[in-house]
Amino acid sequence: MPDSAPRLSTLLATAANTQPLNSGDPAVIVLGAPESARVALLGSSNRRTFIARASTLSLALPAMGALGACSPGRKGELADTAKAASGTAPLGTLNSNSKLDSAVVTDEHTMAAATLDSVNASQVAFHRYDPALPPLAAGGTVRLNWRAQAAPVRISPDVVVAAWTFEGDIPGPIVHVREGDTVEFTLTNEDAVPHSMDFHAAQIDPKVAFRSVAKGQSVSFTFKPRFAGAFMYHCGTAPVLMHIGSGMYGAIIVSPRAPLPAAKEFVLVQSEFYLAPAAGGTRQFDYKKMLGTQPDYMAFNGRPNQYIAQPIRVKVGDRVRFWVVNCGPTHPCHFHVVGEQFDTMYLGAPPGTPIRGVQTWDVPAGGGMVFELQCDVPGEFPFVNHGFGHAQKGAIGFLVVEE
Ligand SMILES: [Cu+2]
Repeated sequence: MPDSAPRLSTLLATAANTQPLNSGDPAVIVLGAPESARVALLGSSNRRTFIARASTLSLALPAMGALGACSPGRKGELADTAKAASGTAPLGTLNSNSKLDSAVVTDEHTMAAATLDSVNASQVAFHRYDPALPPLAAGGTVRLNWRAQAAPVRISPDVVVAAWTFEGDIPGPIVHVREGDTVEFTLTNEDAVPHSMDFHAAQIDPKVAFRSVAKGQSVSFTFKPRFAGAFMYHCGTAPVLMHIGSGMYGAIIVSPRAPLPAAKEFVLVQSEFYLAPAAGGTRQFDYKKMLGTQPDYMAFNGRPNQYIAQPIRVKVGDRVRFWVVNCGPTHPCHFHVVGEQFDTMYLGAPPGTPIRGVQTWDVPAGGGMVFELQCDVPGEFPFVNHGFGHAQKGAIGFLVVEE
């Protein structure tokens, strides 16, 4: 391991000395919420109160988007599946998708543990998040029945976070489909706070498909990915920053109909962690820090530095394809492999418009790109966010090319 490789212990020591932000919270303007909801939320004295009120309001308020989508004259699969999922018309939950936040939030830093039962952090095991692209399922239809859950996740040997998740992990499961396949998706919310699902690989009415659902409710929708590429998915419930920042994101990889050249394929999801000090063995997510945009940790696949300790291994002669999705919530990923060059990369829709001979390319928050290299030389090649302030916080790993 090179001497310059970051040590997790060093990172943790640095993080432990991180001081809370001193200034007051910036105002968070959120569009689209009814005036009555905004007034009620503005009166929230702290984050838990805000969440509790938002949760209550989401049940009490009519969903403008959902109702609009189910108005007379609106036909089609989407409205029908939405009705089927909720029993009658979609219940009114605040659907914030594509809107900003709707409240001024002050004081308390923490929020996610408000919906997580107390856990014994010592019993939460660490596991390396497998970066291998899962194989395509047979047939042209992929059915996903997922749960939104509050869950503890060990993101490093020493850090357990109190997360909001899809299926209990950060990131959520990697989805792999083929361009034009049918994805039949259902989200059931097991958490006390409303959640939702927004697939960037879908073209669909977000007011209906991406609407929030309360505890015990489900939302179902169907889509056909139109383009190949690396796409983000995430919870879109307000405040979106809070829900993405608390762990509700992942990658859906869409392969083209005609297979790409054979390669060892890996998925890297970059994200940021903004954490409060440990309490009861877990660290809660800190919304004030999310607004401040200076993360405590950065990670590929939810665990800072995990591929330093347990690298990605290939052989000389292998072609490697990285599907890089940046789930943010805020910062770009300046993707680079030290000692290598990408002979091919795709901004989108592989195999169309390849770009040759790339050293580094920015994957924006909410974006995904494809990077390919030919492993002709043995060695340990760090793959990094070349914004090194972020690599140093954990967005780094080793690609080990063995003889
Ligand atoms: Cu959520």
